[in-house]
Amino acid sequence: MSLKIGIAGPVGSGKTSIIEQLTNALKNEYSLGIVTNDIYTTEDANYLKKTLDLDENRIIGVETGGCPHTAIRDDITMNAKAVEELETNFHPDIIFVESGGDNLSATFSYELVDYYLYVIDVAQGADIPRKKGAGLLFCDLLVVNKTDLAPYVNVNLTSMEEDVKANRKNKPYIFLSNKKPEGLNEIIQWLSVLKEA
Ligand SMILES: Nc1nc2c(ncn2[C@@H]2O[C@H](COP(=O)(O)OP(=O)(O)O)[C@@H](O)[C@H]2O)c(=O)[nH]1
Ligand SMILES: [Mg+2]
Repeated sequence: MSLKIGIAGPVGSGKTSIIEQLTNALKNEYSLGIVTNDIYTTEDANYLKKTLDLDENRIIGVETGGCPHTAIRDDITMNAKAVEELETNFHPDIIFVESGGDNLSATFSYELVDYYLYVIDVAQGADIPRKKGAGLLFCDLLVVNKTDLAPYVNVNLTSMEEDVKANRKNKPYIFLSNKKPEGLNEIIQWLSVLKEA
């Protein structure tokens, strides 16, 4: 059985970029599969097929046709079918399932994934952690992405982290930027613990 990892969060927060970076870091160690969700296109899957040095049949784009959260939480049929196809054809160690970008209340069904990340970015505003969206509160790992942009959007990362801490209780979170790739190691470490569990 594959370890299935969901990646949710608003449009543009960096979900596809994180999958791209994780795949490049992990593809030699693990057999991987990727499912992306877009509403009317397979844009993210097409991008990853072009950019990644990975058999393109390991990347499936699901066109949800409606609200992104519907396909990851309410009726997971389309995504479950894509995951099953990857499991049958490749027996991946890990399958990443990227949700179409959604509002702060989106969560994954644990019928579809074993664990999920929720990705927000600092350019969307420092107040997001205080707004207590369900994804942000309940996800297994919160990623606050694009920390490199903080000075340009007047975000104080120290006080943003305090808000994250207060709302996440003891659940894990990381601050990340693709300009500092070493931050990815925290996600890789988190994944390898889950893989061994
Ligand atoms: N400055 C900055 N830009 C980023 C970072 N991560 C992603 N991006 C950019 O943000 C945009 C949206 O990223 P994408 O991964 O497509 O977001 P998604 O809609 O959540 O999948 C792209 O132009 C990325 O290059 C980051 O850490 N810093
Ligand atoms: Mg994307």
